[in-house]
Formats: sequence, C-alpha cells, structure tokens
Amino acid sequence: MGNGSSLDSSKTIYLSIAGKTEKIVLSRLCGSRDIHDLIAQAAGVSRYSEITLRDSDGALIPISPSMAKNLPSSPYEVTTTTPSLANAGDGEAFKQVLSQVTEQFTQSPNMDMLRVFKVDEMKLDLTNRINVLERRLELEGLKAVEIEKCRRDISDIKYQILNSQKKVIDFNNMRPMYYTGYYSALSDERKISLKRDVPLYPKYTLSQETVNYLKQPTFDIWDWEPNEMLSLLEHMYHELGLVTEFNINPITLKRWLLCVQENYRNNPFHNFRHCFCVTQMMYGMIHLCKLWEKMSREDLGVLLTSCICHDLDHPGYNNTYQINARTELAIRYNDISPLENHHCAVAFKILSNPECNIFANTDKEVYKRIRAEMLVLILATDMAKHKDIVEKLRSLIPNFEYNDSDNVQALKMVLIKCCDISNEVRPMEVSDPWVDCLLEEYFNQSDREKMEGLPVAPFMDREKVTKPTAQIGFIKFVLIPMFETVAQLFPIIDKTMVEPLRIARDRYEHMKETSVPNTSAKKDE
Ligand code: 0WF
Ligand code: ZN
Repeated sequence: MGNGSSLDSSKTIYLSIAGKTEKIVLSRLCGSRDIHDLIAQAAGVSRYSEITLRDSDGALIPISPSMAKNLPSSPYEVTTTTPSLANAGDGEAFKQVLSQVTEQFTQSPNMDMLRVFKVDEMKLDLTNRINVLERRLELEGLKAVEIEKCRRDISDIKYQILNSQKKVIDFNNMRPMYYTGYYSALSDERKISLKRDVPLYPKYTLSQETVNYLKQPTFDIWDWEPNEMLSLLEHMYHELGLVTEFNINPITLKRWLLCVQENYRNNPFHNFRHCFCVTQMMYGMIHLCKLWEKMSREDLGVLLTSCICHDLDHPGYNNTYQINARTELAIRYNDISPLENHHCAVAFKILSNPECNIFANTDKEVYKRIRAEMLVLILATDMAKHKDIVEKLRSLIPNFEYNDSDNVQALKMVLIKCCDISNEVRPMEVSDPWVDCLLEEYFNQSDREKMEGLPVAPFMDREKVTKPTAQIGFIKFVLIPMFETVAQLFPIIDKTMVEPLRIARDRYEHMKETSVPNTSAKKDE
C-alpha cells in the first residue's frame, strides 16, 4: 500500500479544504475530469465549480493524472468558484432558487396548521424535483442548450410553487394528494434514455376480478400506483392479442411502457395517470363495443398505442399559451397544434430506439401505416379541431361502412377524443378529483399568463371559474353530443357512457343552484 509507487494502481493526494485535510485516492484509470470531480466531491461543491489547487509555495498545480503526489503535511490548497445560474446548471445555484421560493411560504403571516403541512409537502416536492434535475446535471453532464432547458424547468417549478400557495387556499380538502408520476422535463435527447431498467418493474399477478374490472368505464384509476398501471397496460396488450399481432418481444413491451411513463411530466392533470386513464377508457370501449368484430387488430393496436402516447411530455401549458408566449414548440410547429405535434414527435423518438420499439418486428409497410394512423389520432386530440372531427363522423353515420378505411379512421378519431376527455363518464368519486387537477393546471397557466401580460381565457381564470361552471357547458355542449354520436353506431354507449354524463350534468347543475356565491354571502353578513 504505497503512496503513488509505480507498481501501485492508485495514488493518494492530500487536499486542504477550508482548513481541513482531506485525501482522495486516484486510480490509474482516472482522467483529469474524474480527478476534478473527485476534488469537487471532497470539497462539497458541484462538479461545475471551477477548482484551483496550489502547493504550499502558492504554485498552481494542474489537475491531471500526472499531478505530483504529496504528503498529509503539505496538502494542496483547494479553492473553488461557483458559476452563476445564468451560465451553468450548478447545484448551489439551484439551492439558491430553492431557498428563494421556500422563503415565499415562510413569510406568509396567516399560516394555519393544515397550510403549514401542505406547504411542507410542496416544499418537499419542490426539493425532490430540484434534486432530480441536479442529479441529472451531475450525472449526465449537460450541453449549454440543455442547461438552458433545465433553467426553464426550474422556472416552471417556481411558478407552480408560487401558484400552489394559492392552491392551498382554493383546494383545501378538495382532493387527496395523489402521486401523479415521475417528474421528467428534459431535453429530447435525454428523454428517451431509460432511467430504470426492466427488472425494477415488478411483476404483478392480476386477479381475475381486476382483469374483469379493467374493462369497465367504472374502473377506479386512482387505486393504482405507477408500477401497477404499467402492469395493467401491459396486460391490455397481451389480452387484446396485440403482442401476437405485432410479434412484440414482451421485454420490449415492458421497456417501452417504462420509457413512455418516464416521458410524462408530473403536471397536475397532464401526467402519466391521465395517460393511463385515457388508455383504460379506450380498452373499456373496445370491450363494450366489441370493436374486434368491426376493426382489425392493427386498428386496435393503433388506438391503444395512440392513447398511451397522446400527451407525451405535455408541459402543463396549452396550445394557446404556447402560441401567445411564442414558445420553442410554437415556433417549431408554426403555431399548428404545437403540443400534439410534440407528443407525436416524442412518441416516435421513443420508438426509434430499437430497445423500446414495440413495432420493431412488423413489416416496413405495416410500421408505415401504424405511424401514419397514430399521427392522425394523436393530432386529432387537439380540441381546436373538435367540431370538425365530430361533424365529419356525424355526416358519415347514415351510410357508415366498416370496410371503408376513411370511415373507420373518422370513427377512431372520435374514439380517442372521447377517451381523452371522458373523466365525467366515470363515477363521481373518480371524476371529481380530475376537475380539481385540471383547474389547478389551468390556474397555473392563467397566473403565469397574467404575470407575463398574455391573454387569459375566462375558463382558466381562478377569479371567474368554479367547478360547476367549468363542467356544465363542457358536459352539455362537448361531451354529450360527441358520445351520443358514437352511441348511434354502438347503442350500448348510451346506457354505459351517455347516461352517466347526464347524471354528472344534473349533479353540477344542482351544485350550481345550491351553492351561494362568495360575493352575496359577504353582502348578507
Ligand atoms: C374544466 C373543463 C374541462 N372539464 C373536463 O372534464 C375535461 C376533460 N378534458 N378537458 C376538460 N376540461 C380538457 C383538457 C384539455 C382539453 C380538454 N374545461 C373545459 C372548459 C373548462 O370550458 C369550456 C367549455 C366549453 C368549451 C370550451 C371550454
Ligand atoms: Zn389528454
């Protein structure tokens, strides 16, 4: 165990860090960057810090594998400089951001116990998110453009936290804190790299009861943890015969699902649970309508896969925001369905990785068809096209032909749209929290729009919208007419989906009539 003998594979260097002597052991394989990182670690600073070493005479010691060994009695003096947030994704700078935003909470004078509890929860959440970003910066090393993206993500988190302060007041007791997924807000390149591998995704044995329940629109999507949702999605592919149809390697299916999950962000609404919810509703509709009697397995695969991918990497701010704020997405897609185009792009980026490509074993022509169909279906989820898409199907119904691919495509477009906005079809206990989640996301957006001087839609404005007002018009004029159209082709939909919508509409109307507006309550006092 010599210190740097030529026969040794390691070399010990002594450092003086803030008056304390520390030692690092360098393997023969260490490069300059590794040594730099080791010193940074010993000094407790980010790897992006600049580090200077000097010997006892004050001479600079270059950090390199050939740096001279030293003795504990003459350690190298370490000085570090932390780059600013503007030019690097430094851990210290992130911590500054964290302390700034957490200060906002502690300065509030009227904090009751519940609020303190919720604020602590949110602080923890913020800390976790920042840790994830920090860890990625540390582990992966980022290019300037990625650091910039991370900075924007942190700014997004700041907005969310600032707005959640109001949320605590608005949404106390309205919904339990659900785990909404893994926070991922990284650049396109790193998004597709899978962070967890398949062995980390446990195998669940699904009971017959669960398997049957999964086919119902009444399925409680809140009951399941992220890994369980993955297993349920995996089950759907096997059960519908899609694994056989597309000759999917079962491990690839698992990997793909994991990768998809990691590419949903932890938004209040547009998160992996929403993806699961939409896909489960599609699975339910496939069974309710016995769609395999009318469509090919390939169609079913396209429907299910489009649902799973339809909101990939949703940033939590809608197309109107993207366009008005002139975001990168709006610029990239020339204001044309920027989000939906992005969801498609991320979906096919994931599939471009052979390890995650569930369609890798299909013929070129089949893949081409699947891709074209998925693009059509995911793009159809842009609500700006709602009227045209529903009217198109309505016009085809009198002469509907299942062997006409244009007719079937029009139906598939409406089916994915139905599933995407179908929360109110579900029992009240299941649908109700979704409204809170969506309003939370909307309020985040409108608060941001106000701060940035952008136009604000009234249905997103916390000063103007209530749950009944948000839902009544949406159920009456958007949901019921669309589901009634589908019910013309599949009468079972009337009892199983339209009827629950009518009940939800009546419930919200009753809620509206019986709720006392805040302003009049104040006047009466
Ligand atoms: C809150 C309400 C609303 N309610 C829902 O149940 C639901 C499901 N999906 N979505 C929903 N929106 C949206 C997520 C992204 C697109 C669709 N919104 C609808 C809005 C308030 O009010 C209206 C009502 C009619 C027409 C336009 C907006
Ligand atoms: Zn969606």
